[in-house]
Amino acid sequence: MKVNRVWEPAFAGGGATFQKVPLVLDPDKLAGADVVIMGAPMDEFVTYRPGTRFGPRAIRLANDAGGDPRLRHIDAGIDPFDVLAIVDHGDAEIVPGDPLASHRAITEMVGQILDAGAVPIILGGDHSIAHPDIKTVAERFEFGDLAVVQFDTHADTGTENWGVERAHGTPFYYLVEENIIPGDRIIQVGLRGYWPFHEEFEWARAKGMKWHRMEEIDRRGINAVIDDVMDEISDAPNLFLSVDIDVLDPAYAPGTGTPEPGGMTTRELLPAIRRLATERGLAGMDLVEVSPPYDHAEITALAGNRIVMEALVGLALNRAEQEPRGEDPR
Ligand SMILES: [Mn+2]
Repeated sequence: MKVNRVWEPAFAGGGATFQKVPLVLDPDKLAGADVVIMGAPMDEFVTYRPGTRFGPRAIRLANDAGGDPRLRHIDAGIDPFDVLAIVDHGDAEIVPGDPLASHRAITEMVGQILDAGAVPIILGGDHSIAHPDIKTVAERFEFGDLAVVQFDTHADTGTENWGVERAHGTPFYYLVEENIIPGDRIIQVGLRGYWPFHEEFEWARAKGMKWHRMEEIDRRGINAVIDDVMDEISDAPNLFLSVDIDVLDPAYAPGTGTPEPGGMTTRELLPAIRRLATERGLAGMDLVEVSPPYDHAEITALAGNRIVMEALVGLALNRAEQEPRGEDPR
């Protein structure tokens, strides 16, 4: 698939797709795409401040300045849009007020992207969408062949003991309990604050889950922690990346529903995302919990946009490793 982008003489608004890539709503026309962006604009499962239903739009438009469309990453020396055919499939047919129907719509759309042979990148939306996102991808592989690296302040392993059956704080509990992902295939990075509770850590430990708390990132440095993550997922053939924007410190991502001070910087997170995608490729990814009503100066939306960009750059480098390029001066 050849995807052309246009030079826009000045900012003129519009173009509400990710980085203005073509909008391809017909699933039958996704064939040939390498990566397909989709939105999951729902937030009925949040436990505190709502607003992530506006996340996909804000992430897509966070960098919409017009001008030359080239996006050559100056460290990586590559423009992912030159290497990969990337299109935007619009949003899943969310049903406001019926979150389980919305999950079914997300399942259907992720399935269409996988049917086309492309990597789905899902823009949330609250973190409940990780359940349909990851389940749909995992079902394409043998049990245990998909590892999940979750960047998050919270483990999201809450149970029905909360008093609610499903919420944005429960997807990873159900992914394990429903035998979709083995516990030892989930690696969490960035946990901090006051939850999970002790008994939930005990459950996670018993299931073989692994986690790297923010304290460890602070003490050892992000590169050493990601070295360990690479080892921990080394025998899993496929990788799904689930990025909750609240893993960032509220200074770097104020626009989210359950902020927790003391988090990662974007300077730590962006290269980590790129490294995982470069070295392991991605079977899928979601980016969740960007909540524009709580954002300031689009800081959070732009961070989300750049997290996706780093994943695309990583995927492009991963592809380029298989098909070496010529000289590529920065
Ligand atoms: Mn989360």
